[in-house]
Amino acid sequence: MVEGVLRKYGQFLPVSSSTPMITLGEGDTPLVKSTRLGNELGCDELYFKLEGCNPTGSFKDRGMVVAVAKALEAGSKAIMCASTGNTSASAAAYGGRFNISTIVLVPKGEIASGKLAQAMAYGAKILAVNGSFDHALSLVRTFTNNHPITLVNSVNPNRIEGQKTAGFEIVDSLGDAPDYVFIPVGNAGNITAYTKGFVEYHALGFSSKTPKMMGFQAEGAAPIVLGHPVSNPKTVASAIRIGNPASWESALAARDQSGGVIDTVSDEQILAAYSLLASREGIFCEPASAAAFAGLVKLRQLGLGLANQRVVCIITGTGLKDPDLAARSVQSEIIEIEPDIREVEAALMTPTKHSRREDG
Ligand code: AN7
Repeated sequence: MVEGVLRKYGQFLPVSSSTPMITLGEGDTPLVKSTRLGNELGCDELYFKLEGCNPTGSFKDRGMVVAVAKALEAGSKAIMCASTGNTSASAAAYGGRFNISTIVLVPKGEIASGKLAQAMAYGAKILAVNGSFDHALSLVRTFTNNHPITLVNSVNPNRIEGQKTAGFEIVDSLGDAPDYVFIPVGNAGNITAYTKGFVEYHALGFSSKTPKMMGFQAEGAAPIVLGHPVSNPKTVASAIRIGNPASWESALAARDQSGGVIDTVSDEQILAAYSLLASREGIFCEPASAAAFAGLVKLRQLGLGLANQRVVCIITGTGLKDPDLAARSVQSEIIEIEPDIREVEAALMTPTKHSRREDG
């Protein structure tokens, strides 16, 4: 039986005797060591934290379970969020399972089809906003201020509390904190949560240090790096297409207190990382998730020393959310044949130009 985040880490969470200890099996995700890419980068210890293995396919479930438990505890009638897709999928799943109405606002036409399908299947009320995520979040903040409905975006501190458990798990798995954590940054809740987790665990003596937090935004959606909001954020990584992050200040604090950076990666670098992770490590992730590894590649090329460093890349969501993107962006040859063994022979025995790509 899976414990879930509330039971496993309840002593570090805002759990009271009246908090329902709900779970959908979130947390306890694999931390897998790199087999190929780490060596190529000169990094002896590179790990991937596979948050796409959570029940709705992203890290959001860790925070959502706590936010929904607290909403239920408070007797709330409904939960509501704005989302680039994963938060809405997670809210809708927990809302459906624990019988609380779920309302999600998503930027119209801008979220991956798998995420929208999830929100629909789990039974959320979906409003498609003719605008960006930032517009949607602003509407949700106003609406939940005026109605007795619980806001479950990461501006809800219970979300951050739940998500910090991923940091705990990394320390529990490695026996200490790593030297570096590479992580994508959108609304900046996750980098805030990991930092909180690492700092708390360190204060309790579970680790000898805290990691440098290395956050990456997409070039066309990089408000924190630019130092001002971006009104029309653009990137192939729809999950982090966010121009005015809610947790901006705490992301800066995470960067500065940990001695890390928040930097950009281009869509080209994101898609290269996306394809490398899948073809060289067997990790099919979202483009937003690939931004973290793209950032590692970028900083390595700029001379970041990785020898004797323990590095963890957070793989925030599964690539299955956006299958169309893979088909569009990854060059892979599909050979069509008749159901005839001679055609199989012909297809496999004739050397093809790019049957094995070496450039990633
Ligand atoms: C796969 O679902 O903001 O910096 O509304 O889905 O904590 O926002 C998703 C963000 C990274 C960025 N990777 O995390 C939403 C949403 C994936 C994501 C991020 C998101 P934050």
